[in-house]
Amino acid sequence: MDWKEQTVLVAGMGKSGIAAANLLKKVGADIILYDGNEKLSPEEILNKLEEKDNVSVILGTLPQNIIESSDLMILSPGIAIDAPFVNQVRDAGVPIWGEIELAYVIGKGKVVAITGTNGKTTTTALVGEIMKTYYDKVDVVGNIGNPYTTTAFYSENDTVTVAEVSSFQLETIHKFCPDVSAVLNITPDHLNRHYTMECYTDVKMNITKNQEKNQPVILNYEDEILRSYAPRLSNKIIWFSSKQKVEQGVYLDGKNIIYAENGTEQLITTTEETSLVGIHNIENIMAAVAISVNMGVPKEYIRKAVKNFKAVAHRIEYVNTIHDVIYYNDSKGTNTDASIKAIEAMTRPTVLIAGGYDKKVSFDAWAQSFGDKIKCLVLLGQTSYQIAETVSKYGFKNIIFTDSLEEAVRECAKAAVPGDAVLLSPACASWGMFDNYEQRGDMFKELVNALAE
Ligand code: UMA
Repeated sequence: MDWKEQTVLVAGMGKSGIAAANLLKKVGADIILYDGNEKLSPEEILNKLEEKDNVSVILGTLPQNIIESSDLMILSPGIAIDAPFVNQVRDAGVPIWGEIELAYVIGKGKVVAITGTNGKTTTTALVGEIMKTYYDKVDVVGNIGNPYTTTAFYSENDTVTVAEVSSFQLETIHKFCPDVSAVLNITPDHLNRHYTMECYTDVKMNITKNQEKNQPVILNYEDEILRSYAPRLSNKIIWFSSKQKVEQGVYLDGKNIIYAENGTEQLITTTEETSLVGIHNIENIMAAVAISVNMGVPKEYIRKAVKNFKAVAHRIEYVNTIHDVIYYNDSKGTNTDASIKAIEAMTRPTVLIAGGYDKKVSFDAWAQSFGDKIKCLVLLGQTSYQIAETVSKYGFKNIIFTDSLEEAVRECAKAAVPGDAVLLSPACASWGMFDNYEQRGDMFKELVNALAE
Protein backbone atom coordinates (compact mmCIF):
# COMPACT_ATOMS: atom_id res chain seq x y z
CA MET A 1 0.00 0.00 0.00
CA ASP A 2 1.29 3.49 -0.81
CA TRP A 3 0.65 5.17 2.51
CA LYS A 4 1.45 8.61 1.08
CA GLU A 5 -1.78 8.37 -0.91
CA GLN A 6 -3.94 7.43 2.08
CA THR A 7 -6.11 9.49 4.42
CA VAL A 8 -6.53 7.45 7.57
CA LEU A 9 -9.03 8.09 10.32
CA VAL A 10 -7.70 6.94 13.69
CA ALA A 11 -10.47 6.27 16.22
CA GLY A 12 -9.84 6.24 19.98
CA MET A 13 -7.19 8.51 21.48
CA GLY A 14 -5.87 6.13 24.16
CA LYS A 15 -2.44 4.48 23.94
CA SER A 16 -3.35 2.48 20.80
CA GLY A 17 -4.70 5.43 18.82
CA ILE A 18 -1.73 7.68 19.61
CA ALA A 19 0.76 4.93 18.72
CA ALA A 20 -1.12 4.14 15.48
CA ALA A 21 -1.16 7.85 14.58
CA ASN A 22 2.60 8.13 15.13
CA LEU A 23 3.23 5.10 12.94
CA LEU A 24 0.97 6.39 10.16
CA LYS A 25 2.76 9.74 10.19
CA LYS A 26 6.12 7.94 9.88
CA VAL A 27 4.98 6.09 6.75
CA GLY A 28 3.64 9.31 5.25
CA ALA A 29 -0.14 8.93 5.54
CA ASP A 30 -2.50 11.85 6.15
CA ILE A 31 -4.28 11.33 9.45
CA ILE A 32 -7.45 12.55 11.12
CA LEU A 33 -7.81 11.77 14.81
CA TYR A 34 -11.18 11.03 16.39
CA ASP A 35 -12.43 10.34 19.90
CA GLY A 36 -16.05 10.13 21.06
CA ASN A 37 -15.23 11.87 24.33
CA GLU A 38 -15.85 15.55 23.68
CA LYS A 39 -14.34 16.52 27.04
CA LEU A 40 -10.82 15.66 25.82
CA SER A 41 -8.54 18.52 24.83
CA PRO A 42 -7.45 18.53 21.14
CA GLU A 43 -4.26 20.32 22.17
CA GLU A 44 -3.32 17.66 24.70
CA ILE A 45 -3.96 14.95 22.11
CA LEU A 46 -1.77 16.72 19.53
CA ASN A 47 0.98 17.17 22.12
CA LYS A 48 1.19 13.40 22.51
CA LEU A 49 2.13 13.01 18.83
CA GLU A 50 5.71 12.89 17.62
CA GLU A 51 4.74 14.95 14.55
CA LYS A 52 1.57 17.06 14.69
CA ASP A 53 1.68 19.15 11.50
CA ASN A 54 -1.48 18.95 9.37
CA VAL A 55 -3.27 16.70 11.87
CA SER A 56 -6.87 17.51 12.77
CA VAL A 57 -8.70 16.25 15.84
CA ILE A 58 -12.44 15.61 15.95
CA LEU A 59 -14.23 15.01 19.23
CA GLY A 60 -17.83 13.97 19.94
CA THR A 61 -19.86 13.22 16.80
CA LEU A 62 -18.00 12.10 13.69
CA PRO A 63 -19.25 14.04 10.61
CA GLN A 64 -20.33 12.02 7.56
CA ASN A 65 -18.09 14.02 5.19
CA ILE A 66 -15.01 13.05 7.25
CA ILE A 67 -16.03 9.39 7.03
CA GLU A 68 -16.49 9.65 3.29
CA SER A 69 -13.13 11.34 2.75
CA SER A 70 -11.26 8.56 4.61
CA ASP A 71 -9.59 5.61 2.87
CA LEU A 72 -9.20 3.54 6.04
CA MET A 73 -10.11 3.63 9.72
CA ILE A 74 -7.84 2.29 12.47
CA LEU A 75 -10.02 1.31 15.43
CA SER A 76 -8.80 1.14 19.03
CA PRO A 77 -9.58 -2.08 20.89
CA GLY A 78 -11.67 -0.28 23.53
CA ILE A 79 -14.26 0.74 20.92
CA ALA A 80 -16.98 -1.80 20.13
CA ILE A 81 -17.16 -2.88 16.49
CA ASP A 82 -20.91 -2.24 16.56
CA ALA A 83 -20.67 1.29 17.99
CA PRO A 84 -22.96 3.57 15.89
CA PHE A 85 -20.11 5.55 14.30
CA VAL A 86 -18.28 2.31 13.41
CA ASN A 87 -21.43 1.08 11.64
CA GLN A 88 -21.57 4.38 9.73
CA VAL A 89 -17.94 3.95 8.64
CA ARG A 90 -18.62 0.35 7.56
CA ASP A 91 -21.76 1.41 5.66
CA ALA A 92 -19.72 4.01 3.80
CA GLY A 93 -17.46 1.19 2.55
CA VAL A 94 -14.37 2.39 4.44
CA PRO A 95 -12.17 -0.57 5.53
CA ILE A 96 -11.75 -0.95 9.31
CA TRP A 97 -8.49 -2.29 10.72
CA GLY A 98 -7.39 -2.76 14.28
CA GLU A 99 -4.14 -1.28 15.52
CA ILE A 100 -2.63 -4.82 15.54
CA GLU A 101 -3.40 -5.25 11.84
CA LEU A 102 -1.75 -1.92 10.98
CA ALA A 103 1.40 -2.84 12.93
CA TYR A 104 1.54 -6.30 11.35
CA VAL A 105 1.18 -4.98 7.78
CA ILE A 106 3.99 -2.45 8.30
CA GLY A 107 6.19 -4.56 10.60
CA LYS A 108 8.86 -7.13 9.69
CA GLY A 109 10.32 -10.29 11.22
CA LYS A 110 8.74 -13.16 13.09
CA VAL A 111 5.61 -12.83 15.22
CA VAL A 112 4.40 -14.82 18.21
CA ALA A 113 0.82 -14.04 19.29
CA ILE A 114 -0.68 -15.10 22.59
CA THR A 115 -4.32 -14.91 23.58
CA GLY A 116 -6.59 -16.57 26.15
CA THR A 117 -8.92 -15.29 28.84
CA ASN A 118 -6.27 -15.55 31.55
CA GLY A 119 -2.52 -15.90 31.82
CA LYS A 120 -1.74 -14.04 28.62
CA THR A 121 0.24 -11.22 30.24
CA THR A 122 2.39 -13.59 32.32
CA THR A 123 2.93 -15.92 29.34
CA THR A 124 3.74 -13.04 26.98
CA ALA A 125 6.21 -11.53 29.47
CA LEU A 126 7.85 -14.94 30.00
CA VAL A 127 8.05 -15.72 26.27
CA GLY A 128 9.58 -12.25 25.81
CA GLU A 129 12.26 -13.06 28.40
CA ILE A 130 12.98 -16.46 26.83
CA MET A 131 13.30 -14.92 23.35
CA LYS A 132 15.64 -12.22 24.70
CA THR A 133 18.04 -14.84 26.04
CA TYR A 134 18.43 -16.27 22.51
CA TYR A 135 17.52 -13.60 19.92
CA ASP A 136 19.05 -10.11 19.63
CA LYS A 137 15.99 -8.08 18.63
CA VAL A 138 12.84 -8.82 20.61
CA ASP A 139 9.78 -6.59 21.07
CA VAL A 140 7.10 -7.43 23.66
CA VAL A 141 3.91 -5.66 22.65
CA GLY A 142 0.11 -5.57 22.56
CA ASN A 143 -2.51 -5.80 25.27
CA ILE A 144 0.33 -6.07 27.80
CA GLY A 145 0.34 -2.25 27.61
CA ASN A 146 2.85 -1.44 24.87
CA PRO A 147 0.99 -0.96 21.55
CA TYR A 148 2.35 -3.04 18.66
CA THR A 149 2.35 0.10 16.49
CA THR A 150 5.05 1.62 18.74
CA THR A 151 7.65 -0.90 17.61
CA ALA A 152 6.49 -2.04 14.14
CA PHE A 153 8.23 0.74 12.18
CA TYR A 154 11.63 -0.14 13.64
CA SER A 155 11.34 -3.92 13.25
CA GLU A 156 13.73 -5.77 10.90
CA ASN A 157 13.69 -9.16 9.25
CA ASP A 158 15.46 -10.65 12.27
CA THR A 159 13.16 -9.06 14.87
CA VAL A 160 10.97 -11.32 16.99
CA THR A 161 7.73 -9.63 18.10
CA VAL A 162 5.92 -11.26 21.01
CA ALA A 163 2.36 -9.90 21.11
CA GLU A 164 -0.32 -10.32 23.74
CA VAL A 165 -3.58 -10.03 21.83
CA SER A 166 -7.02 -9.57 23.33
CA SER A 167 -10.37 -10.60 21.88
CA PHE A 168 -11.02 -6.90 21.15
CA GLN A 169 -7.86 -6.76 19.06
CA LEU A 170 -8.68 -9.98 17.21
CA GLU A 171 -12.05 -8.60 16.03
CA THR A 172 -10.35 -6.30 13.54
CA ILE A 173 -7.55 -8.35 11.98
CA HIS A 174 -7.51 -9.27 8.28
CA LYS A 175 -4.01 -10.46 7.28
CA PHE A 176 -2.44 -10.76 10.75
CA CYS A 177 -0.66 -14.12 10.72
CA PRO A 178 1.56 -15.14 13.62
CA ASP A 179 4.39 -17.63 13.00
CA VAL A 180 3.40 -19.27 16.29
CA SER A 181 0.10 -18.58 18.07
CA ALA A 182 -1.24 -19.69 21.44
CA VAL A 183 -4.68 -19.80 23.05
CA LEU A 184 -4.24 -20.46 26.76
CA ASN A 185 -7.85 -20.95 27.85
CA ILE A 186 -11.36 -19.65 27.16
CA THR A 187 -13.72 -18.83 30.04
CA PRO A 188 -16.54 -16.23 30.21
CA ASP A 189 -15.35 -12.63 29.89
CA HIS A 190 -16.26 -9.46 27.97
CA LEU A 191 -19.73 -10.79 27.16
CA ASN A 192 -21.06 -7.22 27.11
CA ARG A 193 -18.98 -6.81 23.93
CA HIS A 194 -19.12 -10.29 22.38
CA TYR A 195 -22.65 -11.23 23.64
CA THR A 196 -22.28 -15.06 23.57
CA MET A 197 -19.56 -17.56 24.44
CA GLU A 198 -19.69 -18.80 20.82
CA CYS A 199 -18.89 -15.33 19.48
CA TYR A 200 -16.19 -14.82 22.12
CA THR A 201 -14.61 -18.19 21.22
CA ASP A 202 -14.77 -17.50 17.47
CA VAL A 203 -13.09 -14.14 17.96
CA LYS A 204 -10.30 -15.64 20.10
CA MET A 205 -9.72 -18.41 17.53
CA ASN A 206 -9.34 -15.72 14.85
CA ILE A 207 -5.71 -15.74 15.97
CA THR A 208 -5.22 -18.84 13.77
CA LYS A 209 -7.33 -17.75 10.79
CA ASN A 210 -4.45 -16.83 8.46
CA GLN A 211 -1.91 -19.36 9.74
CA GLU A 212 -0.56 -21.85 7.22
CA LYS A 213 -0.59 -25.60 7.86
CA ASN A 214 2.97 -25.62 9.24
CA GLN A 215 2.51 -22.58 11.53
CA PRO A 216 1.63 -24.02 14.92
CA VAL A 217 -1.03 -23.03 17.41
CA ILE A 218 -0.35 -23.94 21.04
CA LEU A 219 -3.54 -25.02 22.87
CA ASN A 220 -4.43 -26.08 26.40
CA TYR A 221 -5.59 -29.71 26.36
CA GLU A 222 -7.40 -29.25 29.69
CA ASP A 223 -9.68 -26.55 28.28
CA GLU A 224 -12.86 -28.19 27.03
CA ILE A 225 -13.76 -25.35 24.68
CA LEU A 226 -10.34 -25.54 23.02
CA ARG A 227 -10.45 -29.31 22.79
CA SER A 228 -13.80 -29.27 21.05
CA TYR A 229 -12.78 -26.38 18.76
CA ALA A 230 -9.53 -28.08 17.65
CA PRO A 231 -10.99 -30.25 14.82
CA ARG A 232 -12.04 -27.04 13.06
CA LEU A 233 -8.44 -25.81 12.78
CA SER A 234 -6.35 -26.53 9.71
CA ASN A 235 -2.91 -25.64 11.06
CA LYS A 236 -0.59 -27.71 13.22
CA ILE A 237 -1.74 -28.10 16.84
CA ILE A 238 0.70 -28.43 19.74
CA TRP A 239 -1.03 -29.25 23.03
CA PHE A 240 0.05 -28.58 26.58
CA SER A 241 -1.47 -30.33 29.56
CA SER A 242 -1.01 -30.10 33.33
CA LYS A 243 -2.96 -33.34 33.87
CA GLN A 244 -1.99 -35.89 31.25
CA LYS A 245 0.71 -37.00 28.88
CA VAL A 246 0.47 -35.62 25.33
CA GLU A 247 2.08 -37.10 22.21
CA GLN A 248 3.08 -33.79 20.57
CA GLY A 249 3.64 -30.96 22.99
CA VAL A 250 4.30 -30.19 26.63
CA TYR A 251 3.09 -32.07 29.69
CA LEU A 252 3.70 -32.23 33.42
CA ASP A 253 5.13 -35.46 34.79
CA GLY A 254 5.23 -34.92 38.57
CA LYS A 255 7.52 -31.92 38.85
CA ASN A 256 9.00 -32.27 35.37
CA ILE A 257 7.93 -30.18 32.40
CA ILE A 258 8.51 -32.39 29.37
CA TYR A 259 8.45 -31.61 25.64
CA ALA A 260 7.33 -34.58 23.55
CA GLU A 261 7.80 -34.73 19.80
CA ASN A 262 7.75 -37.60 17.31
CA GLY A 263 8.33 -40.22 19.99
CA THR A 264 11.20 -38.41 21.72
CA GLU A 265 10.95 -36.64 25.08
CA GLN A 266 13.06 -33.84 26.54
CA LEU A 267 13.04 -32.53 30.09
CA ILE A 268 12.89 -28.73 29.75
CA THR A 269 12.54 -27.49 33.33
CA THR A 270 10.84 -28.39 36.63
CA THR A 271 8.20 -26.75 38.82
CA GLU A 272 10.86 -26.32 41.49
CA GLU A 273 12.86 -24.04 39.21
CA THR A 274 10.22 -21.29 39.08
CA SER A 275 9.17 -18.69 41.64
CA LEU A 276 5.66 -18.48 40.14
CA VAL A 277 2.87 -19.93 42.28
CA GLY A 278 -0.30 -21.87 41.34
CA ILE A 279 -1.02 -24.53 38.75
CA HIS A 280 -2.32 -21.85 36.35
CA ASN A 281 1.22 -20.45 36.29
CA ILE A 282 2.69 -23.89 35.58
CA GLU A 283 0.30 -23.99 32.61
CA ASN A 284 1.56 -20.56 31.51
CA ILE A 285 5.13 -21.87 31.70
CA MET A 286 4.17 -24.97 29.68
CA ALA A 287 2.60 -22.76 27.00
CA ALA A 288 5.73 -20.57 26.97
CA VAL A 289 7.91 -23.68 26.61
CA ALA A 290 5.81 -24.94 23.68
CA ILE A 291 5.96 -21.55 21.96
CA SER A 292 9.71 -21.21 22.50
CA VAL A 293 10.61 -24.71 21.27
CA ASN A 294 8.56 -23.96 18.14
CA MET A 295 10.43 -20.67 17.72
CA GLY A 296 13.70 -22.61 17.65
CA VAL A 297 14.99 -21.69 21.11
CA PRO A 298 17.26 -24.42 22.56
CA LYS A 299 16.10 -25.94 25.85
CA GLU A 300 18.95 -24.61 28.04
CA TYR A 301 18.00 -21.02 27.12
CA ILE A 302 14.36 -21.73 27.97
CA ARG A 303 15.30 -23.27 31.29
CA LYS A 304 17.51 -20.32 32.26
CA ALA A 305 14.83 -17.73 31.42
CA VAL A 306 12.10 -19.66 33.31
CA LYS A 307 14.37 -19.82 36.36
CA ASN A 308 15.02 -16.06 36.36
CA PHE A 309 11.44 -14.99 35.64
CA LYS A 310 9.49 -13.20 38.40
CA ALA A 311 5.68 -12.73 38.59
CA VAL A 312 4.28 -9.74 36.71
CA ALA A 313 2.87 -6.81 38.70
CA HIS A 314 -0.81 -6.90 39.71
CA ARG A 315 -1.05 -10.69 39.37
CA ILE A 316 -1.20 -12.22 42.89
CA GLU A 317 1.55 -9.74 43.71
CA TYR A 318 2.83 -9.70 47.30
CA VAL A 319 2.45 -6.17 48.71
CA ASN A 320 3.27 -6.17 52.43
CA THR A 321 2.80 -7.99 55.73
CA ILE A 322 1.23 -5.88 58.47
CA HIS A 323 0.53 -7.39 61.91
CA ASP A 324 0.99 -10.83 60.35
CA VAL A 325 -1.69 -10.12 57.71
CA ILE A 326 -0.32 -10.64 54.18
CA TYR A 327 -1.70 -8.26 51.53
CA TYR A 328 -1.83 -9.42 47.88
CA ASN A 329 -2.60 -7.28 44.85
CA ASP A 330 -4.43 -9.19 42.12
CA SER A 331 -5.93 -6.16 40.40
CA LYS A 332 -5.42 -8.03 37.13
CA GLY A 333 -8.09 -10.48 38.32
CA THR A 334 -10.55 -8.67 36.04
CA ASN A 335 -12.81 -11.68 35.44
CA THR A 336 -14.20 -14.46 37.60
CA ASP A 337 -11.88 -17.18 36.32
CA ALA A 338 -8.73 -15.13 37.01
CA SER A 339 -10.04 -14.34 40.48
CA ILE A 340 -10.81 -18.03 41.17
CA LYS A 341 -7.15 -18.80 40.39
CA ALA A 342 -6.03 -16.16 42.92
CA ILE A 343 -8.42 -17.51 45.59
CA GLU A 344 -7.07 -21.02 44.94
CA ALA A 345 -3.51 -19.76 45.40
CA MET A 346 -4.29 -18.37 48.92
CA THR A 347 -3.10 -20.56 51.79
CA ARG A 348 -4.56 -18.47 54.67
CA PRO A 349 -8.10 -17.40 55.72
CA THR A 350 -8.73 -14.51 53.34
CA VAL A 351 -10.53 -11.17 53.32
CA LEU A 352 -11.40 -10.55 49.68
CA ILE A 353 -12.00 -7.20 47.97
CA ALA A 354 -14.14 -7.59 44.83
CA GLY A 355 -16.50 -5.74 42.49
CA GLY A 356 -16.19 -3.21 39.68
CA TYR A 357 -17.37 -2.68 36.10
CA ASP A 358 -20.30 -4.81 34.92
CA LYS A 359 -19.28 -7.13 32.04
CA LYS A 360 -22.61 -9.03 32.26
CA VAL A 361 -21.19 -12.30 33.48
CA SER A 362 -22.39 -14.65 36.23
CA PHE A 363 -20.60 -14.83 39.60
CA ASP A 364 -21.88 -18.32 40.50
CA ALA A 365 -18.72 -20.38 39.87
CA TRP A 366 -16.64 -17.68 41.55
CA ALA A 367 -18.88 -17.65 44.67
CA GLN A 368 -18.65 -21.45 44.82
CA SER A 369 -14.85 -21.27 44.84
CA PHE A 370 -14.87 -19.48 48.25
CA GLY A 371 -15.08 -22.74 50.26
CA ASP A 372 -14.01 -22.06 53.84
CA LYS A 373 -11.16 -19.86 52.68
CA ILE A 374 -12.93 -16.53 52.17
CA LYS A 375 -13.94 -15.24 55.60
CA CYS A 376 -15.14 -11.79 54.62
CA LEU A 377 -16.07 -10.12 51.33
CA VAL A 378 -15.55 -6.37 50.92
CA LEU A 379 -17.43 -5.02 47.90
CA LEU A 380 -17.13 -1.92 45.80
CA GLY A 381 -18.29 -0.70 42.38
CA GLN A 382 -21.16 -1.26 39.95
CA THR A 383 -21.42 -5.04 40.47
CA SER A 384 -21.57 -4.93 44.33
CA TYR A 385 -25.25 -5.79 44.63
CA GLN A 386 -25.20 -8.51 41.97
CA ILE A 387 -22.21 -10.12 43.70
CA ALA A 388 -23.84 -9.85 47.15
CA GLU A 389 -27.00 -11.50 45.81
CA THR A 390 -25.01 -14.35 44.21
CA VAL A 391 -22.82 -15.15 47.22
CA SER A 392 -25.88 -14.98 49.55
CA LYS A 393 -27.49 -17.71 47.43
CA TYR A 394 -24.58 -19.95 48.47
CA GLY A 395 -24.98 -19.04 52.16
CA PHE A 396 -22.13 -16.50 52.34
CA LYS A 397 -23.19 -13.68 54.66
CA ASN A 398 -20.12 -11.77 55.84
CA ILE A 399 -20.30 -8.88 53.35
CA ILE A 400 -19.19 -5.26 53.75
CA PHE A 401 -20.27 -2.65 51.17
CA THR A 402 -17.90 0.25 50.53
CA ASP A 403 -17.84 3.31 48.27
CA SER A 404 -14.12 3.57 47.57
CA LEU A 405 -10.92 1.57 47.55
CA GLU A 406 -9.68 3.61 50.54
CA GLU A 407 -12.71 2.56 52.55
CA ALA A 408 -12.34 -1.05 51.34
CA VAL A 409 -8.71 -1.26 52.52
CA ARG A 410 -9.67 0.28 55.91
CA GLU A 411 -12.45 -2.30 56.32
CA CYS A 412 -10.06 -5.14 55.42
CA ALA A 413 -7.56 -4.02 58.03
CA LYS A 414 -10.38 -4.13 60.62
CA ALA A 415 -11.71 -7.52 59.48
CA ALA A 416 -8.37 -9.35 59.21
CA VAL A 417 -6.60 -10.94 62.21
CA PRO A 418 -2.98 -12.16 62.45
CA GLY A 419 -2.55 -15.21 60.20
CA ASP A 420 -5.04 -13.94 57.57
CA ALA A 421 -4.50 -12.70 54.04
CA VAL A 422 -6.15 -9.72 52.34
CA LEU A 423 -6.60 -10.17 48.62
CA LEU A 424 -7.65 -7.54 46.08
CA SER A 425 -8.96 -9.72 43.26
CA PRO A 426 -12.03 -7.91 41.96
CA ALA A 427 -13.32 -10.46 39.36
CA CYS A 428 -14.36 -7.34 37.42
CA ALA A 429 -12.71 -4.73 35.22
CA SER A 430 -11.71 -1.45 36.85
CA TRP A 431 -13.40 0.83 34.29
CA GLY A 432 -15.78 3.41 35.72
CA MET A 433 -13.81 3.88 38.96
CA PHE A 434 -10.27 3.73 37.54
CA ASP A 435 -8.61 4.24 34.15
CA ASN A 436 -7.27 0.68 34.15
CA TYR A 437 -6.35 -2.24 36.40
CA GLU A 438 -2.81 -0.89 36.86
CA GLN A 439 -4.13 2.32 38.41
CA ARG A 440 -6.42 0.29 40.72
CA GLY A 441 -3.56 -2.01 41.76
CA ASP A 442 -1.10 0.86 42.28
CA MET A 443 -3.62 2.69 44.47
CA PHE A 444 -4.21 -0.51 46.48
CA LYS A 445 -0.46 -0.90 47.06
CA GLU A 446 -0.16 2.74 48.18
CA LEU A 447 -3.10 2.38 50.58
CA VAL A 448 -1.70 -0.85 52.04
CA ASN A 449 1.79 0.58 52.43
CA ALA A 450 0.27 3.66 54.11
CA LEU A 451 -1.40 1.30 56.64
CA ALA A 452 2.05 -0.04 57.47
CA GLU A 453 3.28 3.46 58.30
N1 UMA B 1 -13.52 5.65 22.93
C1 UMA B 1 -14.30 6.22 21.93
N2 UMA B 1 -15.50 5.62 21.63
C2 UMA B 1 -15.94 4.50 22.30
C3 UMA B 1 -15.13 3.95 23.31
C4 UMA B 1 -13.91 4.55 23.60
O1 UMA B 1 -13.94 7.21 21.30
O2 UMA B 1 -17.02 4.00 21.98
C5 UMA B 1 -12.24 6.31 23.24
C6 UMA B 1 -12.12 6.72 24.70
O3 UMA B 1 -12.71 8.00 24.91
C7 UMA B 1 -10.62 6.74 24.93
C8 UMA B 1 -10.10 5.73 23.92
O4 UMA B 1 -11.18 5.37 23.04
O5 UMA B 1 -10.03 7.99 24.67
C9 UMA B 1 -9.62 4.49 24.68
O6 UMA B 1 -9.11 3.57 23.82
P1 UMA B 1 -8.87 2.07 24.31
O7 UMA B 1 -9.96 1.71 25.29
O8 UMA B 1 -8.71 1.20 23.14
O9 UMA B 1 -7.57 2.20 25.23
P2 UMA B 1 -6.02 2.14 24.94
O10 UMA B 1 -5.39 3.11 25.90
O11 UMA B 1 -5.69 2.27 23.51
O12 UMA B 1 -5.68 0.67 25.50
C10 UMA B 1 -5.83 -0.47 24.66
C11 UMA B 1 -6.29 -1.65 25.50
N3 UMA B 1 -7.57 -1.32 26.13
C12 UMA B 1 -8.68 -2.06 25.91
O13 UMA B 1 -8.70 -3.03 25.20
C13 UMA B 1 -9.93 -1.64 26.61
C14 UMA B 1 -5.26 -1.98 26.57
O14 UMA B 1 -5.66 -3.20 27.22
C15 UMA B 1 -3.90 -2.24 25.89
O15 UMA B 1 -2.93 -2.42 26.90
C16 UMA B 1 -3.53 -1.04 25.02
O16 UMA B 1 -4.59 -0.79 24.07
C17 UMA B 1 -2.24 -1.30 24.24
O17 UMA B 1 -2.39 -2.32 23.28
C18 UMA B 1 -6.14 -3.07 28.56
C19 UMA B 1 -7.36 -3.95 28.78
O18 UMA B 1 -8.08 -3.73 29.73
C20 UMA B 1 -5.06 -3.56 29.52
N4 UMA B 1 -7.61 -4.96 27.93
C21 UMA B 1 -8.70 -5.89 28.08
C22 UMA B 1 -8.31 -7.06 28.99
O19 UMA B 1 -7.11 -7.31 29.15
O20 UMA B 1 -9.23 -7.73 29.51
C23 UMA B 1 -9.07 -6.44 26.72
